[in-house]
Amino acid sequence: MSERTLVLVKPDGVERGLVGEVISRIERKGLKLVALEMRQVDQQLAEQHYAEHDGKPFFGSLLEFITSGPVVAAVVEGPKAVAAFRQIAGGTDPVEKAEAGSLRGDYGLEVQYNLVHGSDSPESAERELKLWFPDLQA
Ligand code: IDP
Repeated sequence: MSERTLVLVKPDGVERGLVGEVISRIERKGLKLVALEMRQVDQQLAEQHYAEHDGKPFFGSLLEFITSGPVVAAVVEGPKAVAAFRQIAGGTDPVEKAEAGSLRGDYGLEVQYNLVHGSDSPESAERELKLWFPDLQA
């Protein structure tokens, strides 16, 4: 029973040279990469990707951040891939929520600059994968 999730290395992670570290942890966990691409996010994709946060106080700066430099987008597959990558990533706030040993816990300090994105449910994953990789075969 395999599922897929969308993983992003956000602009801060790319800028800091952590792409290899993220991919390495995905692979060490036993998850499989089925697509991988470096991408400059435009305003439209940013708004669609983060639509659920529209109206929140940090929405504007979040869009500015995610469009500020290249991201690496990956489709990651495996049993419970959504939860498995959320575990690898750690909680949203790198200090208050992410545990040491997770990517955010080990490398992050600020809630906005938390290095990676991972879909938060199988339903979100389906929506996000269509948005980011519309041509990918199931
Ligand atoms: P998630 O990425 O752990 O699923 P979400 O709550 O969906 O967390 O938030 C999306 C992204 O918005 C976070 O990863 C982070 O970059 C940013 N963010 C969340 N909360 C805040 C905040 O309070 N201030 C600034 N940025 C935030």
